[in-house]
Amino acid sequence: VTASNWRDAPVPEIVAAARGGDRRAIGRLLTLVERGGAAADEVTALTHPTSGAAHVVGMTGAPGAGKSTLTGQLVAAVAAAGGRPAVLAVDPSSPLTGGAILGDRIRMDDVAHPGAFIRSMATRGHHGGLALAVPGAVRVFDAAGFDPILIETVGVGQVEVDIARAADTTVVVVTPGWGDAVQANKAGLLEVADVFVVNKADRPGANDARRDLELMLDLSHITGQDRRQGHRPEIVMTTATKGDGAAEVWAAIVRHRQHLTETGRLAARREARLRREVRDHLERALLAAADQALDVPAAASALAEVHAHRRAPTEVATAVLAKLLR
Ligand SMILES: Nc1nc2c(ncn2[C@@H]2O[C@H](COP(=O)(O)OP(=O)(O)OP(=O)(O)O)[C@@H](O)[C@H]2O)c(=O)[nH]1
Ligand SMILES: [Mg+2]
Repeated sequence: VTASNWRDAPVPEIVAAARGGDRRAIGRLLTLVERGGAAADEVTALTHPTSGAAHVVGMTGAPGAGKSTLTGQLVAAVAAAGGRPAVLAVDPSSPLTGGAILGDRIRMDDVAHPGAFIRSMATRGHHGGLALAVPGAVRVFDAAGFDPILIETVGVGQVEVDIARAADTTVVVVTPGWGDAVQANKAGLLEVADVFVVNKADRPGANDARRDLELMLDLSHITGQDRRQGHRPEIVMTTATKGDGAAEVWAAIVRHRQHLTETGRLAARREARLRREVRDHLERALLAAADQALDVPAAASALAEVHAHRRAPTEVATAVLAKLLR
């Protein structure tokens, strides 16, 4: 066993080392989780019993809004206060770890504390993979004693909304300039936002962006959306490049966490999130079983019948499903 990179070590040994704070071991576990498969499942089985303590914070917003800069400031603030923050920077759009994420790392590492852990995760063009890998990586950080865990996602699409739902507290970052708040609303981020940040407050129009958000939140009051959430998101103005407002953002995150805990919503959110994770794993297992079922000789003749237009695809799918469920 080479303790230096843990490449050939048994998973339980790597998990034990990660718990002890070995950064290479933690990195190795994150790689295993990202790759998926049996080793990833083993990591999850070994880290789940001792996870659940960390506060998971999602950072989302349009490309270039300043998420990484702000995340770096939050990491520095939390670390200075004695916390052990970890960051997972997720890029759902890039098939490979690209230049932007590399840039993020440098910006965040500039301000980050040596005790913090920053990791980028790309999807390799596989959305299902990300849905499984993100909770797995969060669990690794959690079991290794990191708290809070910040997840940065790029963009405002459906994948980002899904990832936001993996967090206890979701921070949506918007910038001055016409339409950004409206854009966030259209992308469904108004519904998932627990804290709003208007970053680049040094630029003109920051107060207009704040007003747009207030108006949309007033509207959600009228539609009853805020009653369903039980919490009106705070709006914090920041200039992340100068560190202005980062402490206020952190305070708003902590207040949201308190609200979740006091109202029992934290437990409810986590229950829903774990149910979704079980469902995602089930979906993966069922798809693999479906592929296997179509690889057997009996299926080959059924598929040939479909090809010859003697049987319908639906008919064969129903027959295969019946066999799978037996
Ligand atoms: N003027 C100004 N510029 C800022 C501020 N915060 C960030 N920036 C700049 O905006 C650019 C993008 O910042 P990032 O932190 O990389 O933004 P991001 O949202 O992480 O970007 P992606 O991850 O690529 O979506 C950088 O050039 C920052 O220096 C701010 O408060 N004011
Ligand atoms: Mg970024």
